[in-house]
Amino acid sequence: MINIVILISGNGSNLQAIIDACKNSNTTQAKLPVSIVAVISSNPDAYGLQRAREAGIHTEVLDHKQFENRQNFDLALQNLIDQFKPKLIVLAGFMRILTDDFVNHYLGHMMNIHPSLLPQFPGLNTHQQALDKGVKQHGASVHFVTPELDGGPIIIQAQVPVKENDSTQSLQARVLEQEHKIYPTAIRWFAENRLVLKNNAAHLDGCQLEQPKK
Ligand code: NHR
Ligand code: GAR
Repeated sequence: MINIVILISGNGSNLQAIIDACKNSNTTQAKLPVSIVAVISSNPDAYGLQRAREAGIHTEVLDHKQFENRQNFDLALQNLIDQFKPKLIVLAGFMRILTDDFVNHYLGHMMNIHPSLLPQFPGLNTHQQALDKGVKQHGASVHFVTPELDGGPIIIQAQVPVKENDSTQSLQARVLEQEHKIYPTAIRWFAENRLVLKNNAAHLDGCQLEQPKK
Protein backbone atom coordinates (compact mmCIF):
# COMPACT_ATOMS: atom_id res chain seq x y z
CA MET A 1 0.00 0.00 0.00
CA ILE A 2 1.40 3.41 -0.95
CA ASN A 3 0.07 6.86 -0.14
CA ILE A 4 -0.92 8.99 -3.12
CA VAL A 5 -2.09 12.60 -3.50
CA ILE A 6 -4.29 13.43 -6.48
CA LEU A 7 -4.32 16.92 -8.02
CA ILE A 8 -7.42 18.03 -9.93
CA SER A 9 -8.95 21.15 -11.44
CA GLY A 10 -12.30 20.01 -12.78
CA ASN A 11 -14.81 17.23 -13.23
CA GLY A 12 -12.67 14.50 -11.70
CA SER A 13 -13.84 11.51 -13.74
CA ASN A 14 -10.29 10.14 -13.71
CA LEU A 15 -10.24 10.66 -9.94
CA GLN A 16 -13.50 8.67 -9.79
CA ALA A 17 -11.97 5.85 -11.82
CA ILE A 18 -9.08 5.66 -9.35
CA ILE A 19 -11.43 5.77 -6.35
CA ASP A 20 -13.48 2.95 -7.89
CA ALA A 21 -10.37 0.89 -8.59
CA CYS A 22 -9.55 1.08 -4.86
CA LYS A 23 -12.82 -0.65 -3.99
CA ASN A 24 -13.58 -4.34 -3.81
CA SER A 25 -16.70 -4.27 -5.97
CA ASN A 26 -14.45 -4.57 -8.98
CA THR A 27 -14.54 -8.35 -9.44
CA THR A 28 -12.03 -8.88 -12.24
CA GLN A 29 -9.13 -6.97 -10.68
CA ALA A 30 -7.65 -6.91 -7.21
CA LYS A 31 -8.08 -3.63 -5.35
CA LEU A 32 -5.61 -0.92 -6.31
CA PRO A 33 -3.05 -1.03 -3.47
CA VAL A 34 -3.04 2.70 -2.79
CA SER A 35 -4.41 4.99 -0.13
CA ILE A 36 -5.62 8.35 -1.47
CA VAL A 37 -4.49 10.55 1.39
CA ALA A 38 -5.63 13.84 -0.16
CA VAL A 39 -7.27 15.36 -3.21
CA ILE A 40 -6.09 18.90 -3.90
CA SER A 41 -7.89 21.18 -6.36
CA SER A 42 -6.57 24.36 -7.96
CA ASN A 43 -10.21 25.33 -8.56
CA PRO A 44 -12.62 25.78 -5.63
CA ASP A 45 -15.59 24.85 -7.84
CA ALA A 46 -14.21 21.58 -9.19
CA TYR A 47 -16.84 18.83 -9.17
CA GLY A 48 -14.07 16.38 -8.34
CA LEU A 49 -13.98 17.82 -4.81
CA GLN A 50 -17.51 16.55 -4.28
CA ARG A 51 -16.56 13.12 -5.59
CA ALA A 52 -13.67 12.97 -3.11
CA ARG A 53 -15.85 14.08 -0.19
CA GLU A 54 -18.44 11.46 -1.07
CA ALA A 55 -15.69 8.84 -0.94
CA GLY A 56 -14.57 10.13 2.47
CA ILE A 57 -11.25 11.43 1.16
CA HIS A 58 -9.55 14.47 2.65
CA THR A 59 -9.79 17.49 0.32
CA GLU A 60 -7.86 20.73 0.04
CA VAL A 61 -8.33 23.74 -2.24
CA LEU A 62 -5.41 25.83 -3.37
CA ASP A 63 -6.91 28.49 -5.62
CA HIS A 64 -4.22 29.57 -8.07
CA LYS A 65 -5.98 32.92 -8.47
CA GLN A 66 -5.04 33.78 -4.88
CA PHE A 67 -1.33 33.72 -5.74
CA GLU A 68 0.83 36.42 -7.27
CA ASN A 69 2.81 34.14 -9.50
CA ARG A 70 3.45 30.51 -10.41
CA GLN A 71 6.40 30.18 -8.09
CA ASN A 72 4.39 31.19 -5.02
CA PHE A 73 1.55 28.89 -5.97
CA ASP A 74 3.92 25.98 -6.51
CA LEU A 75 5.73 26.58 -3.20
CA ALA A 76 2.41 26.55 -1.33
CA LEU A 77 1.35 23.44 -3.24
CA GLN A 78 4.62 21.69 -2.41
CA ASN A 79 4.26 22.54 1.30
CA LEU A 80 0.72 21.22 1.31
CA ILE A 81 1.54 18.01 -0.54
CA ASP A 82 4.58 17.22 1.61
CA GLN A 83 2.45 17.23 4.77
CA PHE A 84 0.81 14.07 3.43
CA LYS A 85 4.11 12.33 2.65
CA PRO A 86 2.89 10.69 -0.56
CA LYS A 87 4.99 8.25 -2.56
CA LEU A 88 3.20 9.33 -5.75
CA ILE A 89 1.51 12.52 -7.01
CA VAL A 90 -1.21 11.91 -9.60
CA LEU A 91 -2.26 14.76 -11.92
CA ALA A 92 -5.84 14.03 -12.98
CA GLY A 93 -7.16 16.85 -15.11
CA PHE A 94 -4.88 19.30 -13.34
CA MET A 95 -4.78 22.47 -15.44
CA ARG A 96 -1.81 24.47 -14.12
CA ILE A 97 1.65 24.28 -15.67
CA LEU A 98 4.17 23.47 -12.92
CA THR A 99 7.57 25.13 -12.40
CA ASP A 100 10.79 23.21 -12.97
CA ASP A 101 11.65 23.35 -9.25
CA PHE A 102 8.32 21.82 -8.29
CA VAL A 103 8.59 19.07 -10.90
CA ASN A 104 12.19 18.25 -9.96
CA HIS A 105 11.21 17.95 -6.27
CA TYR A 106 8.91 15.04 -7.20
CA LEU A 107 10.85 13.65 -10.17
CA GLY A 108 10.01 9.97 -10.63
CA HIS A 109 7.11 10.35 -8.20
CA MET A 110 4.60 12.26 -10.29
CA MET A 111 2.51 11.17 -13.27
CA ASN A 112 -0.02 12.82 -15.57
CA ILE A 113 -2.69 11.68 -17.99
CA HIS A 114 -2.84 13.63 -21.20
CA PRO A 115 -5.65 13.32 -23.76
CA SER A 116 -3.60 12.59 -26.88
CA LEU A 117 -1.18 10.08 -28.32
CA LEU A 118 1.97 11.94 -27.23
CA PRO A 119 4.27 13.21 -28.62
CA GLN A 120 1.40 14.32 -30.88
CA PHE A 121 -0.68 17.24 -29.59
CA PRO A 122 0.88 18.40 -26.33
CA GLY A 123 -0.79 21.32 -24.54
CA LEU A 124 -4.48 22.15 -24.60
CA ASN A 125 -7.46 21.50 -26.91
CA THR A 126 -6.07 18.16 -28.03
CA HIS A 127 -9.35 16.83 -29.43
CA GLN A 128 -9.80 19.90 -31.61
CA GLN A 129 -6.18 19.57 -32.74
CA ALA A 130 -6.78 15.93 -33.70
CA LEU A 131 -9.92 16.79 -35.69
CA ASP A 132 -8.19 19.72 -37.42
CA LYS A 133 -5.26 17.54 -38.44
CA GLY A 134 -7.58 14.77 -39.66
CA VAL A 135 -5.79 11.93 -37.88
CA LYS A 136 -7.42 8.48 -38.00
CA GLN A 137 -6.28 7.47 -34.50
CA HIS A 138 -6.37 9.50 -31.31
CA GLY A 139 -6.06 8.52 -27.67
CA ALA A 140 -4.49 9.19 -24.30
CA SER A 141 -1.10 8.84 -22.63
CA VAL A 142 0.08 8.44 -19.05
CA HIS A 143 3.58 9.83 -18.55
CA PHE A 144 6.03 10.70 -15.82
CA VAL A 145 6.02 14.46 -15.31
CA THR A 146 9.28 16.20 -16.20
CA PRO A 147 9.94 19.93 -16.67
CA GLU A 148 9.21 19.63 -20.39
CA LEU A 149 5.45 20.10 -20.73
CA ASP A 150 3.79 16.79 -21.68
CA GLY A 151 7.28 15.61 -22.67
CA GLY A 152 8.10 13.12 -19.91
CA PRO A 153 8.62 9.37 -20.54
CA ILE A 154 5.41 7.63 -21.60
CA ILE A 155 4.18 4.77 -19.42
CA ILE A 156 1.05 3.58 -21.23
CA GLN A 157 -1.15 4.71 -24.11
CA ALA A 158 -4.59 3.79 -25.43
CA GLN A 159 -5.79 4.38 -28.97
CA VAL A 160 -9.28 5.08 -30.24
CA PRO A 161 -10.51 5.54 -33.81
CA VAL A 162 -11.55 8.98 -34.99
CA LYS A 163 -14.92 8.67 -36.70
CA GLU A 164 -16.22 10.58 -39.69
CA ASN A 165 -18.81 12.64 -37.84
CA ASP A 166 -16.91 13.14 -34.59
CA SER A 167 -17.29 16.37 -32.66
CA THR A 168 -14.75 17.30 -29.99
CA GLN A 169 -17.34 16.08 -27.47
CA SER A 170 -17.89 12.66 -29.02
CA LEU A 171 -14.16 12.17 -29.50
CA GLN A 172 -13.39 13.30 -25.95
CA ALA A 173 -15.93 10.83 -24.54
CA ARG A 174 -14.32 7.94 -26.46
CA VAL A 175 -10.86 8.94 -25.22
CA LEU A 176 -12.01 9.48 -21.64
CA GLU A 177 -13.40 5.94 -21.44
CA GLN A 178 -9.89 4.67 -22.20
CA GLU A 179 -8.27 7.10 -19.75
CA HIS A 180 -10.32 5.51 -16.98
CA LYS A 181 -8.74 2.15 -17.80
CA ILE A 182 -5.11 3.06 -18.36
CA TYR A 183 -4.65 5.43 -15.42
CA PRO A 184 -5.46 2.84 -12.72
CA THR A 185 -3.19 0.39 -14.57
CA ALA A 186 -0.22 2.78 -14.51
CA ILE A 187 -0.81 3.59 -10.83
CA ARG A 188 -0.98 -0.13 -10.02
CA TRP A 189 2.39 -0.75 -11.70
CA PHE A 190 3.93 2.07 -9.67
CA ALA A 191 2.34 0.93 -6.41
CA GLU A 192 3.60 -2.62 -6.99
CA ASN A 193 7.13 -1.26 -7.43
CA ARG A 194 7.19 -2.51 -11.01
CA LEU A 195 7.48 0.95 -12.58
CA VAL A 196 10.33 3.39 -12.01
CA LEU A 197 11.86 6.43 -13.69
CA LYS A 198 15.60 5.84 -14.17
CA ASN A 199 18.00 7.97 -16.26
CA ASN A 200 15.01 9.92 -17.55
CA ALA A 201 13.40 6.74 -18.92
CA ALA A 202 10.42 4.71 -17.71
CA HIS A 203 11.20 1.11 -16.74
CA LEU A 204 8.61 -1.62 -16.20
CA ASP A 205 9.77 -4.89 -14.59
CA GLY A 206 13.36 -3.83 -15.24
CA CYS A 207 12.86 -3.18 -18.97
CA GLN A 208 13.02 0.27 -20.48
CA LEU A 209 9.69 1.18 -22.05
CA GLU A 210 9.95 2.01 -25.73
CA GLN A 211 8.85 5.49 -26.69
CA PRO A 212 6.72 6.32 -29.74
CA LYS A 213 8.59 8.09 -32.53
CA LYS A 214 8.13 11.82 -33.03
N1 NHR B 1 3.99 20.79 -15.67
C1 NHR B 1 5.15 20.37 -16.13
N2 NHR B 1 6.25 21.06 -15.74
N3 NHR B 1 5.29 19.33 -16.97
C2 NHR B 1 4.19 18.67 -17.38
O1 NHR B 1 4.33 17.66 -18.21
C3 NHR B 1 2.91 19.08 -16.94
C4 NHR B 1 2.86 20.17 -16.06
C5 NHR B 1 1.63 20.64 -15.59
C6 NHR B 1 0.46 20.06 -16.03
C7 NHR B 1 -0.79 18.50 -17.49
C8 NHR B 1 -0.92 19.03 -18.93
C9 NHR B 1 -1.86 18.18 -19.78
O2 NHR B 1 -1.96 16.97 -19.58
C10 NHR B 1 0.49 19.00 -16.93
C11 NHR B 1 1.71 18.49 -17.38
C12 NHR B 1 -2.10 22.57 -18.26
C13 NHR B 1 -1.64 23.25 -19.36
C14 NHR B 1 -1.84 24.74 -19.52
O3 NHR B 1 -1.52 25.31 -20.54
C15 NHR B 1 -0.95 22.54 -20.32
C16 NHR B 1 -0.73 21.18 -20.17
C17 NHR B 1 -1.20 20.50 -19.04
C18 NHR B 1 -1.89 21.21 -18.08
N4 NHR B 1 -2.37 25.43 -18.49
C19 NHR B 1 -2.61 26.88 -18.45
C20 NHR B 1 -1.55 27.58 -17.55
O4 NHR B 1 -1.32 28.77 -17.78
C21 NHR B 1 -3.96 27.21 -17.89
C22 NHR B 1 -5.07 26.67 -18.69
C23 NHR B 1 -6.42 26.73 -17.98
O5 NHR B 1 -6.48 27.13 -16.80
O6 NHR B 1 -7.40 26.32 -18.58
O7 NHR B 1 -1.06 26.95 -16.59
O8 NHR B 1 -2.48 18.69 -20.73
C1 GAR C 1 -9.03 14.42 -19.09
O1 GAR C 1 -9.35 14.16 -20.43
C2 GAR C 1 -7.55 14.61 -18.92
O2 GAR C 1 -6.79 13.78 -19.74
C3 GAR C 1 -7.41 16.03 -19.36
O3 GAR C 1 -8.55 16.70 -18.90
C4 GAR C 1 -9.60 15.78 -18.67
C5 GAR C 1 -9.97 15.81 -17.22
O4 GAR C 1 -11.12 15.04 -17.00
N1 GAR C 1 -6.23 16.63 -18.83
C6 GAR C 1 -5.75 17.73 -19.31
O5 GAR C 1 -6.16 18.25 -20.31
C7 GAR C 1 -4.62 18.31 -18.50
N2 GAR C 1 -4.29 19.57 -19.03
P1 GAR C 1 -11.53 14.63 -15.52
O6 GAR C 1 -11.45 15.89 -14.66
O7 GAR C 1 -12.95 14.18 -15.70
O8 GAR C 1 -10.61 13.55 -15.05
